[in-house]
Amino acid sequence: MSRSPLLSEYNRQRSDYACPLCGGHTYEGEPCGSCFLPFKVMESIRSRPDPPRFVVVLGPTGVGKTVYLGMLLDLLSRGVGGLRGLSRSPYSLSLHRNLILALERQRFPEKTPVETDRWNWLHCEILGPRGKGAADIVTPDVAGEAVMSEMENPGTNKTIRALIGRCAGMVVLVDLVEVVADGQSQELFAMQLISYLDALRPGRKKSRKLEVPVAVVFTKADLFEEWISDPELFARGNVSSLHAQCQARLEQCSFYCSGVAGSSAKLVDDSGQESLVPLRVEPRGIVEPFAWMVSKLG
Ligand SMILES: Nc1nc2c(ncn2[C@@H]2O[C@H](COP(=O)(O)OP(=O)(O)O)[C@@H](O)[C@H]2O)c(=O)[nH]1
Ligand SMILES: [Mg+2]
Repeated sequence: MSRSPLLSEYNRQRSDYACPLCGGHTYEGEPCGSCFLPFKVMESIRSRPDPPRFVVVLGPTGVGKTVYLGMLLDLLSRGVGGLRGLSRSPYSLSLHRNLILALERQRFPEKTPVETDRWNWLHCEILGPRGKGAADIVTPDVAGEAVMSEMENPGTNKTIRALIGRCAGMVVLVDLVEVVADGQSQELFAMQLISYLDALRPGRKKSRKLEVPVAVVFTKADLFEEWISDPELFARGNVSSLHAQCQARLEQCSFYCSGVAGSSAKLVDDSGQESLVPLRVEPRGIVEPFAWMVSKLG
């Protein structure tokens, strides 16, 4: 008796690979059925000799994730700040290119689409001191709305959940302008992220702290006249609950300030809509949190 055409089609498409993020079943040409990791990301991970480390860069919409990741790729590709990285996939390059093209026009990049399958992913080989491969890092440029909805209704965004559940490190971005203006919402969001990370890492004894390294980065620091020289002291004084949570629950935590613009201006369009434009590109504090994170990955 011949096999049903549907079954043979199923077997043909069935992939022998487990999803590198969640371990779920995958099919050729399709995103992971469990965590929706895009197929193109799986493909680039499979083309590499060693499994990558997932590092998540999270924060609410508008905090500066896309700008941070694009600039990080630019600096890594040039080996600025003592860390060199090679993009290992074309979509990594589009994240880099989008930022550079926008900055060349003295603009910030477009808002990240909410749909998971439209996110750009960074896949970068971080090179060791003598040009030897140290580690592959994979991270998506997520939409803040997706992070927010997963925090509010856990389990609704399976990609974010899988990333937080499996990540080797987390970079939490906090908007410095908003912290100085009103404080609370950015701090609460960061605290929610750390609580969620804690909740998704079962099996630890109650008394022990979470081992996953967490870097807290205050973004848009270039908009302030004076650069904050001691971000941890700033955190202690201005986001004291977040600072206390980090001390109490994280074994490895470090605070940073970042900024990409040397000077910015407010532009008002014909409809009266205001936007901030970068007049000069002068990245600071971009590689440092990442270099710290990589050093903690072991
Ligand atoms: N001055 C300054 N503004 C920034 C910086 N990073 C982001 N921004 C502003 O924040 C907006 C949102 O940044 P974006 O990276 O798209 O945020 P995302 O939603 O977290 O990806 C940008 O359009 C800029 O107006 C920075 O380093 N310096
Ligand atoms: Mg974005």
